[in-house]
Amino acid sequence: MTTIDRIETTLIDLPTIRGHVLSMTTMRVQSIVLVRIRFSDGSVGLGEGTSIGGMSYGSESPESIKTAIDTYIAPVLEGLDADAIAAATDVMERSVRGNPIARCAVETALWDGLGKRLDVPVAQFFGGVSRQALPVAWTLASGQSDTDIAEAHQMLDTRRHEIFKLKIGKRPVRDDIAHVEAICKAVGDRASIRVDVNQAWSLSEARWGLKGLQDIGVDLVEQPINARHMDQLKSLTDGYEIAVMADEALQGPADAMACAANRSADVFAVKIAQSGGLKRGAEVSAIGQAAGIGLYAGTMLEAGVGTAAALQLFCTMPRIEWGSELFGPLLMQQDILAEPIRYEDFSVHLPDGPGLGVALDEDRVAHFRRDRGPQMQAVS
Ligand code: MUC
Ligand code: MG
Repeated sequence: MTTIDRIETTLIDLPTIRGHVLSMTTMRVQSIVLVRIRFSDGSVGLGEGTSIGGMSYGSESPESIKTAIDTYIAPVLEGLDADAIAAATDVMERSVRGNPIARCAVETALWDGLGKRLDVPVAQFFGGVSRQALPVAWTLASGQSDTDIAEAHQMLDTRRHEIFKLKIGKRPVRDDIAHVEAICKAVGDRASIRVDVNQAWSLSEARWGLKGLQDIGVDLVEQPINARHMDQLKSLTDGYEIAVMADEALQGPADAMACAANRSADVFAVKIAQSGGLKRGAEVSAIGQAAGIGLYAGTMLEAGVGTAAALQLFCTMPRIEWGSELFGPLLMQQDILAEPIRYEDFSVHLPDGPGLGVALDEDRVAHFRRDRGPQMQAVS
């Protein structure tokens, strides 16, 4: 029997290509937790635990992810059967409440290890590859309309992205609508425009917001109000033609079930990290599909390892109606992979090879690891 020998975590700070302005923070560095699991047969599995903007997006931070793994997950998993991943997931869920990103990072490394030992891609464990690539959105979030428009034109001209997600919710609703309208007018029908409010609006602001957004031809609005207010989200979904997507509201299969039962949203942003791993992400997707809810492959702006993990799951799914936003590595000045993930023809491509299909560039890991000092801040 191959066992889980040692679980190691490393905090890595990757500078972004520009300030990424969200309703709750501006990111200039993306901090990730790299997980390496060493198995008794000498194989190694990689995983990544990544959140957004320190603790401003959700309740896990890079530091808390590392602590949860080092202090609470590693001790209960070390010594267990490395191939019995469902059992390991169950042990993690019973030992650690919440903390889905930490659990996802460890589960990812278990899948990567198993894939490498069996010489198959992780996708094989979720039904097999049904597509080699996914349409990939880019987030326009420089904070300036002119810069966003120039960025959109550059992405269209280089055939990198033709789906844009605009981050709004920081300014008054009226100003946000004017910003979105300027971008809609500038790109015309060359792109699909969507917006993400990251919970910033009250219900009454959201009513004005959704009305304004659908009048200017925006295709979708993501998590306009607080994640806890599922009934209010439903009233927006029912009240407007524009598609409403749940994101922060989906913290695993139980939330997906509650959202699907009342059809509180038209679309699920499925994130492996927020779901608590690939297995739970597959379950969230299945619940959405069974309820006739559209799917979108979401991101926590992971670097290469986490992005590859999401690709391994989502490339098993023949129908992802709203595409993906698995562009995290492109937001960082440098990634830590030996071979970068390929972005071409408006799509992100599934890496080849066993496990996640990725390997580390150890020099870059050494360069960007936080404990090398001088320390960089996770949030600006
Ligand atoms: C989110 O809320 O969806 C995804 C893209 C991006 O720019 O931020 C993330 C998080
Ligand atoms: Mg979102």
